[in-house]
Amino acid sequence: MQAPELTIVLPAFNESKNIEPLVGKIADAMGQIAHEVIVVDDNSPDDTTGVTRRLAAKHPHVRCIRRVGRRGLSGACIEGMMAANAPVVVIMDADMQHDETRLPTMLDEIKNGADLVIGSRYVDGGDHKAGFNQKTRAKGSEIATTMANYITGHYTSDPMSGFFMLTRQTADKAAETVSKDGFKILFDIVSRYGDTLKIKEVPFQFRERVEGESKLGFLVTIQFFGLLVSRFTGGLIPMRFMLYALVGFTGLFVHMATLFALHYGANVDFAVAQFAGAFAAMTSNFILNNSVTYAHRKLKGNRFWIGLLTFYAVCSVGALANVSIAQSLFELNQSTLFAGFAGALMNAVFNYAVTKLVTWRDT
Ligand SMILES: Nc1nc2c(ncn2[C@@H]2O[C@H](COP(=O)(O)OP(=O)(O)O)[C@@H](O)[C@H]2O)c(=O)[nH]1
Ligand SMILES: [Mg+2]
Repeated sequence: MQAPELTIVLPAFNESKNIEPLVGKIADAMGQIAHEVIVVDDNSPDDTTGVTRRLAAKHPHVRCIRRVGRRGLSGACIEGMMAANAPVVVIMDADMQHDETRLPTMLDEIKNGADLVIGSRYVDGGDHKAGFNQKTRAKGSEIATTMANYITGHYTSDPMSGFFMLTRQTADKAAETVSKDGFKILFDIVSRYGDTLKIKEVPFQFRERVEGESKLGFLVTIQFFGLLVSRFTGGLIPMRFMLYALVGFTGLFVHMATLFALHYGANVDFAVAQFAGAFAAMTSNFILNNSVTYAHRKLKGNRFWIGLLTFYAVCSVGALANVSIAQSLFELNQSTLFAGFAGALMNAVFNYAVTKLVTWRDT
């Protein structure tokens, strides 16, 4: 077997029906160019790994990385890239939405000196409409792309693409820093290294998914917006803190709704209603943080209840500290706005930092 010129990384979750036909299409498209295919499966229940291994038994250029106990597109892409044998690596959906016939053209761009070649749905000759089964998703993608472009500085027309090729050197550099649990690894790479990389674009037509389902749901979208805002601050504010703050904001509404319902609706004493409001807000914050902010470390069963108790405890300490700090600041300069805001901000940062470690043990 010849040493591969290109490693094709296919992150896959429940793609058992797509692997074999895609590997065939890739072989047709690559022709004489020696290549290898690495499927990175996060232990899919549909046995994507088994399908890949059976295929690998017949085709030695195919390999499977099966990850157990981990989920996440960016992390899967990084592991695939790090296992590559070729000097050039491409990331591609395993669902045949990306056009494999563009691979040789993309490889030529790398040979001509590009560090990163992006399969773009938004450049002339590219198209994205067919690939999105709903109008709202096409629109959502357009809006996110505009925002992402604004943040990355317009290095590319399609920073949200999941189809891109890069030199292994670039991949090695990126692996050190990019977020392992996002969905949009390209955006992460471009926003960090955009001005040091030679970037080229190759248009492609985004196809409709035939088999299986899209994994990009509500959760992924919310997480992505967290990442966008985080990048907007130059990475100063972590993505998870953004999500945590967003959840905190919803907690405010839960608190007020409970307070009003109990106090006006059920004639409960103000102090008791206020206390119940705080409890309701902490509970809903915990549940939301557990399934959105810390989806990758979601607590279940007994650990859910223990987590909830630690969450109450930390938030209570945070609230006490909030009041005492705000009080001292208020005595210092008499500004209600400043003292109140500083106390609340300190409270949020404290709760975030401590529950991250204590409740979700996310180090
Ligand atoms: N290994 C792994 N692959 C994933 C994960 N989430 C999505 N994928 C794969 O990443 C590719 C893009 O995901 P897809 O659901 O098609 O997103 P969409 O094209 O934006 O709808 C597909 O090949 C998925 O199977 C994951 O958590 N782990
Ligand atoms: Mg897809």
